[in-house]
Amino acid sequence: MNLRGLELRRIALPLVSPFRTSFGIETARDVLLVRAAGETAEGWGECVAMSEPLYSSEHVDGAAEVIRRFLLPEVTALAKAGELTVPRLEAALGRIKGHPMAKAAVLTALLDLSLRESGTSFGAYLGAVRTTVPAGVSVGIMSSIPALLDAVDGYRAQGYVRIKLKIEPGWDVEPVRAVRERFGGDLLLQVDANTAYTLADARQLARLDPFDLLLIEQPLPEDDLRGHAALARLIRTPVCLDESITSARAAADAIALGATSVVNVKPGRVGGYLEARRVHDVCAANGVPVWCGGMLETGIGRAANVALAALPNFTLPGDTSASDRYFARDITEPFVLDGGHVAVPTGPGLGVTPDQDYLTELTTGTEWLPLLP
Ligand code: OSB
Ligand code: MG
Repeated sequence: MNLRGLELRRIALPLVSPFRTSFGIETARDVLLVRAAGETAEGWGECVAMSEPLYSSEHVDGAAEVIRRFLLPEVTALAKAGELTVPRLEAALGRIKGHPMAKAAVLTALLDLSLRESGTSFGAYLGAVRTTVPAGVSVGIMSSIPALLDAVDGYRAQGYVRIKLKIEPGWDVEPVRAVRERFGGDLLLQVDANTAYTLADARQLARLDPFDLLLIEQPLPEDDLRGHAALARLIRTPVCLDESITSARAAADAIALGATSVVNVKPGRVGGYLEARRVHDVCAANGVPVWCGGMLETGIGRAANVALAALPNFTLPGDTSASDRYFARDITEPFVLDGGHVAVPTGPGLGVTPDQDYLTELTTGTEWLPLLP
């Protein structure tokens, strides 16, 4: 891989509708893109950090700062030594603590560059065993139950095979009951609390038991593994961790403790696609099914997620929705729903390319980071 440098590009992409979770409301995606510029090709990575550190400790400004100040020197050192490969860079970045989303963006851009150079797709590289993946959809907290039922009805009509409802105290049993009553027992349905509860809420969360949910995602704080294990013994709904799963080791620990019986895999949260694959592998070895989470990605991040979701132990539909669930126009060729599935890209690297003119329109700032002298 012959790398000239990294370009950081910040874009602002409006969402088709506000997305409300227990931690905040998002009306536009503030995305940091990393472009790895080679001699004859380029690669792209999407940083999934959000504007504010409300989902995890990272945020977009911080990720950009970490990349320019701490990750670029590591990239440079390997490039100068003629040893720049993605696995070596991943190992080198290990000495920088935390910042998995910043690291994932850089690693993904370089992986895309090297796979484009070798003509290999992300799916083939990661070990995909499917050509399409079933798509679920994450439905935000709404202003009323009728508004929620309308939204779910619309997604069902489009073919989404699984519905995930965002919940928080005061918006949990009633919306779940309403969706179950309206759409019936066959609907694949799950909920996501984004850490909004404590173990003291176990009795309230047990009231979700009658509704046959596939899982409840991250009810308790990120660092409360013992709480999740205790909750899992008090409720019938399977507990699935998202925020807590920061690495393959964290996944192994959570499984050993009985804190999770299903795992949401998000590459940004664990530091990239290599670690995401290790999470997949450790879960598979323990008989724990996984599914691919989402962070409202553009086509860049979505392409890689969809490839990952095609690995064998991704046995539940992911938050791998079509582009139009998020954006009126995506920055790449759009991902579309076909019979409730999205196709795994087959071209070299990510298999999709951002539209230059549209990117320019959306750009709020760019920064060229040549390899250091
Ligand atoms: O917890 O899964 C989450 C979006 C942003 C931050 C956290 C989460 C989400 C989602 C959306 O649920 C998933 C998607 O990209 O469709
Ligand atoms: Mg989640």
